Amino acid sequence: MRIDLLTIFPGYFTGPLDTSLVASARDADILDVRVHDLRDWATDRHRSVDDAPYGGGAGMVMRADVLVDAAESVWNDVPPGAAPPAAGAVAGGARPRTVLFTPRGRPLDQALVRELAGEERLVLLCGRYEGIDERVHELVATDEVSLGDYVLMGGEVAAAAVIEAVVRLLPGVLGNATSTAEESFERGLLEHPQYTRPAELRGLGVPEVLRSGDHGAVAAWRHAQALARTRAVRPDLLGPDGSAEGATRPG
Ligand code: 6GU
Repeated sequence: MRIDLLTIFPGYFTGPLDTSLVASARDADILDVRVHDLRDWATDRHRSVDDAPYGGGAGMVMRADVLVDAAESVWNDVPPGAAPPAAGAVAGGARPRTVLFTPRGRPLDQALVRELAGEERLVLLCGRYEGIDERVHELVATDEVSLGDYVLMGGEVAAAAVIEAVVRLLPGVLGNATSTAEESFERGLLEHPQYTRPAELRGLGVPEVLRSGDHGAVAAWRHAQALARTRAVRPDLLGPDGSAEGATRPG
């Protein structure tokens, strides 16, 4: 998979892209990430990417001209300043999935992550400031995604979250293929509790069933724990009757 990141803080991604399984995926050529500085598409000597809002009001708005040019360059794989084939056009057909991060977007969940993981290319556009010119939403974004119901200073954290969540689903990235099918959300339930050695720590033991060797009993215990935990913390994941059968299966 290829991911192009568009941001005014390219340095932000140094850690997330060079650590852990994301770094391994890049080393293994499973993942090709290219980070672009939006200011490279600015046209004035201050390299501005924002301006005051029409109609007045506090804060700055990200400029549509800069962001649209940047997206078109990246879609067509041409450097800043080079002309794309035609305005709005994409060489070789459809534009790649282009995610604009904004608090007004669709909340990120595992179903969307799975969808994005199936793409060959992703373009991730990180918003900043108080807003983004509406024409960027119209001309650039195929998807608008939010991390949740709170306000961040920009979309960089959300882009890093998408990369982590997507990359771990790419074939060859995780050692244990069954583990993604059993974890939280993949079955519409939160994950059951896990234990490893030592068998006792500060007076706290390990549930006896997990040491019984009875695989059927272990599976039943885990399912009951997952259901109880989901009921307590995330009843919204369950059906109206509170049963796992009613769970909304993400995807
Ligand atoms: Cl994607 N961007 C910003 N600025 N705030 C957010 C968000 C994104 N998701 C939740 N809050």
